[in-house]
Formats: sequence, structure tokens, C-alpha cells
Amino acid sequence: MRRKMAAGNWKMNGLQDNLAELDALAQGYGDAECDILVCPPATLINQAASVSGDSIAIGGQDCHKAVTGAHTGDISAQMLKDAGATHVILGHSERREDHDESDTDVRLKARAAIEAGLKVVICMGESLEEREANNTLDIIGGQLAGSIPDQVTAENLIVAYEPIWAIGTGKVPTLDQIGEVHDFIRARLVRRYGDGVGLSTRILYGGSVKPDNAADIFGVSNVDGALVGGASLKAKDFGQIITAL
Ligand code: G2H
Repeated sequence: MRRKMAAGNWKMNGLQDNLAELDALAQGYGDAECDILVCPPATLINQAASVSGDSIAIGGQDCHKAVTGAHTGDISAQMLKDAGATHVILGHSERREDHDESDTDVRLKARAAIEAGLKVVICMGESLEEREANNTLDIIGGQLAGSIPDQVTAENLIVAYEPIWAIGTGKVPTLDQIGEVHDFIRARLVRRYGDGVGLSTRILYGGSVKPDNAADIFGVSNVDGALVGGASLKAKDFGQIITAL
């Protein structure tokens, strides 16, 4: 049985004030029957980890593939861990687009993160053009093969399916469309890693998940939770999504 997960991606939002929302989340939902992960900007990780205590895991939103070195402005997996993170999101489409990250970049980052002892949330998703050209499963299959390293376990890997056209747009795929991709990812994980890792790895859906659509999405086969952007910034909204799990 896979334990459900609600993961919040604050993206480049959040200053000191947002820690009060995190505190409210920990107070109100810290004992929920699922894993809760919040990924604030790197500047808040240290404080977020002390506010959230044991009830909510804290993650980064990216890391470098190297352990240390001359990489101005970058942050390593070990640094995230040192600041209190236990997870890191990698390969989000906004990173792939804004920073030209390839599947290989994501895979090398994931390897570095796992070696540092972090759990990785590896994102993949198709553009609207790719969906309309009926290429969705090819794109997802390629991203899965290229972005996920060989050395993963069901404990340190979480996959997030995020159709690019549904991110921050309010557009959500149909439940059948979500189910088709999640079933496909499950089958590919089983084929590559065997039943142990393949059947136990969690697959999250991300893209305009809100309190009013979460329950329906969570009812879809092989949806083990959500990666939530905008609606994770407010404890009340994120809490309602957690409750729907
Ligand atoms: C997709 C998601 C968070 P939002 O990026 O990963 O963002 O919920 O705002 O669409």
C-alpha cells in the first residue's frame, strides 16, 4: 500500500510572513494520515524546517549536480540537507524551460541528491502542442527514461506528472487523461525497476490542483497524491487538499 503524499511547491513565492502559514499547516494538519512536504524558496528552508518540526517534511526546488565548486548562485544537495531539507523537486517544467534543463541534467542532479541522502521528486509532463499531436506518452516515456537515475528506491523516488499546459492556468486534464498517464508511468516504472520499486513508488499529479478538484483527482488510479503550487501557499487551501487525500 503506497502512503499518500501532499507536496507543496511554493516556487519563487514566500518571505518570512509565509512561515506563519506553515506553522498553521503544521498545527492543523500535522497529524494527517499522509506525508506532507513543503518546498519553500531555499532562503526559508532552515526556518521552515524548525517551524514544521517532525510533522511536515521540507524540500528544496532544485539542486546542482556537483557537490561543491565554482557555481555562483547555485546550491548543492548537501547544502539543502544541511539547511534541514529531506527532499528536493527536480526537473520541474519551469526549470526545464527557464534554465534549459535537459533530462540528463535532471538525472545527474537526482543522482547527486540521492547520494547526499535526499529524496527526489522528479517532474515530467507534456506541452499542449505535444498533447495535441498525440505524443504525450512518448514524451513522458522519454522523460522518465532520461530523468530518473538507475539507483533509486521506492523510498527515495517520487514521480510527479505535471502537464505543462495545466500549470498555473486553472486548466486540468480530464480524469481519464490523468489516469492514462499515471497508469503508463506505473507500467514503465515496473518494467524498468521491477515490481518492488515499480509498484511502491508514489506518483503525484500536479497542475492546478485546488480544494474543489482534489478529491476527484485523488480518486484516479495510480494517483498517490499531488504536487501543488498556488494552492499550497495558504494553509487553509492546502489543508483542504490534504483532507481530500
Ligand atoms: C505545477 C503546480 C506545482 P500549480 O507546477 O508544481 O503548480 O498548482 O500552481 O499549477
